[in-house]
Amino acid sequence: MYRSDFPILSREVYGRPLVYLDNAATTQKPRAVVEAITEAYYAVNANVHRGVHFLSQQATERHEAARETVRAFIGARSTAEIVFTRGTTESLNLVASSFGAAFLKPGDEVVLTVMEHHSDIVPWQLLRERLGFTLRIVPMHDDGSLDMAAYADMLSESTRLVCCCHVSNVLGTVNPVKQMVRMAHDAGACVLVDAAQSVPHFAVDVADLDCDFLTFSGHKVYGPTGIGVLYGRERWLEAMPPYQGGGEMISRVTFERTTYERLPYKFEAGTPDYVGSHALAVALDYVSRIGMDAIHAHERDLTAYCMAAMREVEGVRLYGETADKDAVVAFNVGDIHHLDIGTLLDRLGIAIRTGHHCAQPLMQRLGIEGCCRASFALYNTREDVDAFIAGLRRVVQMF
Ligand code: C6P
Repeated sequence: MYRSDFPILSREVYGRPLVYLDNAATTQKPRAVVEAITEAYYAVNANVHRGVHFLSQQATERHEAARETVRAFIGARSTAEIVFTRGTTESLNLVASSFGAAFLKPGDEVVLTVMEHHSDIVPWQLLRERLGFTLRIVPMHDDGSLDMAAYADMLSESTRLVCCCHVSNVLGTVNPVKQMVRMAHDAGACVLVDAAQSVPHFAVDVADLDCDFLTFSGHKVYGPTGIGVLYGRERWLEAMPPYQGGGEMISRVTFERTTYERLPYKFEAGTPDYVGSHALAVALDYVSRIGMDAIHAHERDLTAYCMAAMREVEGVRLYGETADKDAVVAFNVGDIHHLDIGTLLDRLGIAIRTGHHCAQPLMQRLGIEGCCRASFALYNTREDVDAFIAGLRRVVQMF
């Protein structure tokens, strides 16, 4: 229904119509977003927060209006809690560096889950080498749901922070983060929610989740690459030191001493991606007009339809079979290498992702090197799923 808003979807690859099912990696962009970028450079380009001149003020207004759009989209209390970053990865590194430096010490524990993306593992390992705290890993059941009893046992007065993806980028599992936040808070710990794979698919409200930090990437929610968001509870952001030093984030600099800007600018060193923030706001307005609930219902239908069809394909092993599963179907077929399946599907015009999906510890838990993954967006259709299943059957027959 919305396909015509996405010009790229009507192109062909290898002389075949494109069936794009790699949306968990990045989504395609509606015309409104691409045009917003062009228009911003043609008509309103000037550095923000610096100039007294007309263009700078107009660009600044747009950048700050975008912050308000993000605030409203995720239900934050104040724009002071919305920090623009380069994406989820930078948001996670920001929290690790800044929160970690201020609040973590030897003997403390940081809890991660077995299904975290590398971006929510490696920053904590880097910091652990410097600070000497302990990482605890929440295991999962075979259906891809977290072992909540193990999580409950893990929480103690040593727990400082719990880091959990809202939705697994491989399993599609929607984790019970609201419950996890409540449990962590009862134990006196903070919670960081990696919402890279939830914000594009259903309404996410930070006040309702009551989380302390939440991260997401613009490019996964129909916005441009290079822009992302860190939500942080104001109390924590106030108490945390700056992440990077430079322009924008200072109040006054002398060679003896520097004082920092108020929130959120304290965390935004250097010229921000003000064109990206504006285009992200256009993307969020776009999905809001369609309605996150409508997007969610549509993608849930596609996921269930695809899962049912996959179960009929001989030799298929599915990863992630919880009832609360979102927009991702991960699988292997017999002993066919995932890369071969992906490459042959590509020749049929069908784009899926193969490999470890930046979740190698999860692959180890599943006992595999890698797998294939089809992932859905608002513009996908049952016809896309039919084409994918037909393509998969053809590929399987070739082996
Ligand atoms: N997952 C995927 O194909 P960046 O690269 O910073 O925009 O997002 C990192 C990231 C963090 N957390 C989760 C849950 C993610 O899924 C991702 C990105 C892509 O699954 C690229 S590896």
